[in-house]
Amino acid sequence: MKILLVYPKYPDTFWSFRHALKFISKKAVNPPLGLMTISSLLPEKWQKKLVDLNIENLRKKDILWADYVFISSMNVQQKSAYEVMNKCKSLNKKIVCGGPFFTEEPEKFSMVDHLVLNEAELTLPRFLEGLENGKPKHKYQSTEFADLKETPLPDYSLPKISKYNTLNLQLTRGCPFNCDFCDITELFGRKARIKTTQQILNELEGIYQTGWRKNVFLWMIILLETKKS
Ligand code: B12
Repeated sequence: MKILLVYPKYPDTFWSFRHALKFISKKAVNPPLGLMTISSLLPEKWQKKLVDLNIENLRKKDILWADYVFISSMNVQQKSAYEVMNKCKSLNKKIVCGGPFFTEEPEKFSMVDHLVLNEAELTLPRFLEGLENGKPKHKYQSTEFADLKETPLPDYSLPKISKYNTLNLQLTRGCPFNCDFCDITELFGRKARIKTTQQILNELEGIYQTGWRKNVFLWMIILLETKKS
């Protein structure tokens, strides 16, 4: 099976750093860790290719090469996400979508062949089972949250790392706070879940083994215990 993983383009926002990145000859800040995780959750013998539209164009021949195109997106990338979906559909290619944009309003996406929502550690195996039985469903969802101990090492062989400023490592998911501008609690729950020390060391080692010697961005919710006096 051949899988094309596509990450849509960001618009010009503060966090895209599009104009600043030119000064350091980089194309984007980070590679898409969600799709690198998806790649590791797919069967090892399947062929996988990543196209991150923030660093390169999506070619017709890449779409035609694939059996399925997997798309990940945040809401902020939706213009580009729709363009990718339309391009794939016009070439009669099956698409599988997941990540925050699709998880929050799945009813918008009847044109998507398979919506594999929430955390892929829980929903992707069910989709793969459906594929194997020849009857994959339109939508896979979960009301549970994943045990981060089950999260595999991201596939560091996938991105063209020299095009990025920083490689990234996710330590926690979920958040106990209630900030009104943020939907992390909707997507990942109110309890912060953390990876094991060994997982974190393995991820740092994975990054080191790629030959990367520059910035590493760790993202986590820091939980401070407040003592009552
Ligand atoms: C790191 C991070 C960033 C980084 C890097 C983003 C990147 N390219 O990787 C930076 C700092 C650049 C960033 C910027 C922004 N971010 Co941000 N970011 C995050 C953060 C903290 C982690 C994302 C991550 O890599 N997670 C690790 C991977 C493994 O998880 P994941 O991508 O969610 O993937 C899992 C599932 O979603 C699913 N999945 C994902 N994709 C797919 C695809 C398929 C096919 C399938 C089956 C499953 C699947 O499976 C994966 C494994 O479980 C999240 C919050 C969080 N805790 O998740 C916010 C978050 C993704 N960001 C968010 C936002 C809003 C932004 C900004 C718009 C903020 C702003 N106002 O400017 C900008 C937009 C970027 C831009 N350039 O314009 C929102 C998105 C909300 C939404 N509904 O779209 C989040 C959820 C935080 C929040 N709630 O506020 N961000």
